[in-house]
Amino acid sequence: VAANQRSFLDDFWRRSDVLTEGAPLLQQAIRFSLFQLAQATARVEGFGVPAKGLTGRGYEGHYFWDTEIYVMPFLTYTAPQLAKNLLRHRYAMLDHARRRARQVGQRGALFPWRTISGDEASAYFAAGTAQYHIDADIAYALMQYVRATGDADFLARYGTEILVETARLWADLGYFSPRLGGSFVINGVTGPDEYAALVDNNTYTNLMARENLRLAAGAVEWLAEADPEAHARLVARTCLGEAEPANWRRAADMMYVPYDKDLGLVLQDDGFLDLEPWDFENTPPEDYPLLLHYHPLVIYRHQVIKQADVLLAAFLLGDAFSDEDKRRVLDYYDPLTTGDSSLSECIQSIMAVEVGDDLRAAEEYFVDAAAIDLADVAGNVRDGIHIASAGGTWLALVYGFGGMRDRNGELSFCPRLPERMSRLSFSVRVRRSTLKVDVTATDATYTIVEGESLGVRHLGEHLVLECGRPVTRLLVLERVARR
Ligand code: IFM
Repeated sequence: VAANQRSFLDDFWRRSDVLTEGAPLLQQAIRFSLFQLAQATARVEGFGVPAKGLTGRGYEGHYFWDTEIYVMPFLTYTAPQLAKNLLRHRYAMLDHARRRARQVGQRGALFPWRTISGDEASAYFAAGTAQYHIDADIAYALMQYVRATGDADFLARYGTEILVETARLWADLGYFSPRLGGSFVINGVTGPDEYAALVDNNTYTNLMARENLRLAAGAVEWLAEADPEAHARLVARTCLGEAEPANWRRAADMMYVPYDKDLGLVLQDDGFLDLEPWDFENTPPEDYPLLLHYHPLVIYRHQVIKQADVLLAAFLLGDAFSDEDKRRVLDYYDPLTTGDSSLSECIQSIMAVEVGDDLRAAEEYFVDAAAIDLADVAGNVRDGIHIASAGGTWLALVYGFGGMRDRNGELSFCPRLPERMSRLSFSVRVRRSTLKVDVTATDATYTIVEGESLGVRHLGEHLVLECGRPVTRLLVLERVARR
C-alpha cells in the first residue's frame, strides 16, 4: 500500500505540481492546496467531491458546483481521467435531475444544488434549488473537458444527453418577453452571489444558459453528422423534437443581459442598482461574514456581494465582454464584494490580473485564497478545508498569473507575474500533449515535454510547438521595463 501511495503521489506531482520562486511560504501554501486536491479527487469513482473534501463535517459532505467550476479545470488539465469520472457521475444522476425538474415544474433536467446521492439536499430553496446555474456549470465543465481532451466518445455517449436535458431546462425556464422586444429572459433565479436571491435576469445565469443552449444545439448537430446511429439513440432516449435545437439557438441569440447605459455597466441582475447601498464604513470587521450577523432578508435588500458573480461570468465567458466591460465590472463590483465566500478571491485575483493596472490587488487576493486553510483566514478550518479555494488557487496561478484561456479548444497565454513571484512554472495536458509553461519576470517558455505538436498563442502570437523544442517569448515589453 505504501509503495502504491508513493507511486500515486510521484505521478501526481509530476503531472500537477506548480512551482513558484520568490516566496517559499506561498509555495508551501500552493503545495498544500494541490495536495488537498489530490486527496479529495484521487478515488472519485462514483462519487462527487464534497465542498470540504474528505477533511471535515462542514456542509454535511455535500457537493456543489464547486466541483465543476473550481476543481474540474485542474483535473481536466492535469488528470483528465478523474475529470471524466466526475462527469460520468453527473451522468449517472441524470434521472434524479429529470425527476427534480418535474418536481419544480420544468422540462429537462435540474441538477441538485447540493447532494450526495443525486437528490436535492438543500433546505432553503432561495439559496439552493434556485441556483439553476448549476445546470450550465456542469455543461460548461463538460465541454471544457471535451475540448481539452478531444474525448468525442464521451460527448457522444454521455455528454450530449446532459446538454440536451439542461438546454431543455433553460428553454422552459425562460421566455421571450414582448416588453423587452422579444428578448429571452430568465426570472426568479439565484446567481452565484448568495447575498442576492430570487432575482430576475442574473447576468451570470443568463450568459451561462446561453452557452449551454448553444453547446447543446452544436452537440446534437455534430452527433447527427458524426454518428447517425448514436444520434438516433439519443433522439429515442430523450424524445428530442426536430425543432428543439433551433429553438435553443433562438433563445440563446435573444438572451437578455441587463446593462446600464449611463454607467456603461453589465448589471448583476435587473434590480441590482435599485438596492440600497450597504453601509460598509459602519460595518465593523467582526460583523463579517455578514451572513452570520444579519438576517438574509436585510442582506438581500442591499448592494452587497458575497462572491464573484458578474466577474465570474467575465472570466468564464470572457468573449462575451469587451475589455472595457471587464474593467468596469471589476471597478464597480469589487468594492461591494465582501469575499464572505471562499469561492470569490481566486476569481477576483484572476480578473485583477487580466484588467488591473498593477498586480497588488491580484496578489493579495491570491495570497488569501492560497492561505485560506493553512492560515485559517476564514476562521472555520475546524469544519474542514475549502476545496473550491484549493482548486481556485490552481486557477489563479494558471489562468491568473499564467494568463491561460481555453476558448474553443485553443490555449492562449498572457502571463504577468506579481512582485513576490520571480518564476512560475506549471504543466497542462492538452489532448495528446503535455505542455510545460515556464514564466520568469521577463519571458515565457513553452515546451511540449511529451506528445504531439500543438498550436498555442502567446500575447496573441500563434506559436507552433514541437515536442522537445522550447519556444521563448518576451512578456509585455513596457511591463518588463518597469520592473
Ligand atoms: O457552493 C458554495 C457556494 O457558492 C457558496 N457557499 C458555499 C458553497 C459550498 O462551498
